This record gives sequence, C-alpha cells and structure tokens, in this order.
Amino acid sequence: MKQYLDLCEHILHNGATKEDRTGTGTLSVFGHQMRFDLREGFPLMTTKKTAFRLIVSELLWFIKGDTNVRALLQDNNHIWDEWAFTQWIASDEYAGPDMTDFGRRAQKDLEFAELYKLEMQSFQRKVIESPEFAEKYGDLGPVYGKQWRSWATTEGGTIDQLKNVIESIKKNPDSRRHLVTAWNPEFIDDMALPPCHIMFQFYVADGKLSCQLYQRSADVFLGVPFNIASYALLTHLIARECNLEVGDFVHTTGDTHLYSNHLTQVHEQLSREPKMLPILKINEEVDSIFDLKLEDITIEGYDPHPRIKAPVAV
Ligand code: UFP
Repeated sequence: MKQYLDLCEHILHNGATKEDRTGTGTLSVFGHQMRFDLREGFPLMTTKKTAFRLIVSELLWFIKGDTNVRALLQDNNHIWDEWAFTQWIASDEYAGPDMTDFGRRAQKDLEFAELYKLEMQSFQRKVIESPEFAEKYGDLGPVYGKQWRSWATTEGGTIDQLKNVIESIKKNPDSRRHLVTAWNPEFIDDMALPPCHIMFQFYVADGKLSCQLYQRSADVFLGVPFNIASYALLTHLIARECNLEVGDFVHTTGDTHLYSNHLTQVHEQLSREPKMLPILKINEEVDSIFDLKLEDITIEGYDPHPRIKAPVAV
C-alpha cells in the first residue's frame, strides 16, 4: 500500500490548512488518484489493522439496497450509528439529556462522554429490539443502497443501477457507460450524510474488470482505508458475477484531507513497514452477488500491524 503512504506524506508536505464542517480542521489537497492492481493482492491496509468484516457487512448492506442501520447493528457493525443517532436526538420523541454536538463534546469532556455512551447504547438497543423504532429512527434516508438499487424516477418508478450495470458489463463489455451514481441532487437534503463515494465506472479490457471511483471528500486516515477495501471488494464481486478477472481499482478523490487530530496517528503509521497483501476468498457455492452473506467473504494471510485509534469527525 505504498500509494496510500505516499498520499499521507504528500498531504503532510503539501496540504493547505483548511477549516471544515466538523470544526476539527484539516490539511487538505484537491484532486488525487491512486491505482491498485487487484491481482497483486487485496488492498487491505497492512500498516494498521483494518476491520475487514465491517467493510463486507456495509458493502453487502449497500448491495441489498438497505438504508436502515438495524441490519448493520445485527452484524455488530457500528460505522453508521452516529448518523442515525443524530436524527434520533433531533426528533420530538427524544427526551434524554442534551446531546448537541456530541462528537466533539465527548472528546473533550469525560463526564459527557459517559452520558453519551449510555444514550448511544440505549438507542442501539431500541433499534435492535423494536422494528417500529428502527423504521422511524434507524433509517438514514435515501443513502447509497437506495440510489444503487432503487433510484426514484420522475414517473414514479425506480431504476436498479447495480443490476443494470452488471447486465451492461455482461452484454456489452466495451461500453463506456458502465456507471452507477449515488449523488442524486433532488434527495441530498434527505440523506443523513450526502454521499462521499459518489460515482463509479467499470471498464473491461483483456478479460479484466477495472473500476474507478470518484470520491468527493476523503478522510484519509479513517475513511479511505475502508473506501479502498470496499470498492476493491465490489470490483471482485462484480468481476465474479460477470466471469471476468479483476484488473485495477482506480481511486480518485476530491477534497483529500487529514484531520488535525489524526496527525500523530498518521506519523505512527508512516513509521511502519508495509507487509504482504492478503488474499480475498469468496464462497464458491454462492452464485449471485445478491445472495452473498457476511460469512461467505473472508480474507486470508492478513497479518497487519496493530490498530491505531483516532476520533471520528462527525
Ligand atoms: N468520509 C470518508 N469516506 C466515507 C464517508 C465519509 O472519507 O466513505 F462516508 C469522510 C470524509 C469527510 C467526512 O471527512 O467523512 C464527510 O464530511 P463532509 O460531508 O463534510 O465531506
């Protein structure tokens, strides 16, 4: 993952100091591209332990077209919790202590952090225990899954972009229109978080499937390792579905930033030597991408350096 470490160095040396929505502050560059040859191994970070299981669980959730955190919580996956929680605490039904700006306050104030933890746990419990509560407060709005699988048309119908792109790769591999987009301007305000990974395109040459992602905003320390692995996995899954080998994953990013409170962690990661990339294994007994379950997708030979903790900017 030299490309990734080079990107971190590049931002540290050339990044502009920039304020951001979360009030954390970043070092940022605009417009960057990395390329991963997926035949060289699966691009899961080796210089810090990255939770592959969460990446699989989230991607399968997108593929199913789900937009409710309930299924993620059932997988013990908490990566979207804060976004759902934000909606819950803003609702009329929420009667607990004031949780405004919980992300930043929890980092600075230990007493508040404890209170927040309890409120969050109670929220998670309610989502899991009550389908009605989950339906009301666990839904993130028309985020990725909705746009990928049932994009709303002006005529009241829906478009299944993912199925369509698979069909078009199979029928007309040379097409230059193998695209899926999650950026739907009409519904941005209804989404808990406007899409970060906005659009991806597939490309077939020499029997190999490549994928390029455009990501408008990239938290290089926490988000990007997930995004790379997620789209590398998607490329493998679609290639398998279309009887193709894998080619490159090309990752193009817009506002490409390191948060100011991740810099010590980045230096720690840069001091580490990359290791051999792991190998992806997919259960051969399951044919369709739409039938795959969490346990069908595993990684072998993953021996990373230890995890490096860092606060998420919400
Ligand atoms: N972010 C990522 N990757 C993702 C995702 C979010 O890097 O897949 F969902 C980061 C980018 C940014 C923040 O730091 O989350 C989103 O904030 P904004 O909408 O202000 O760009």
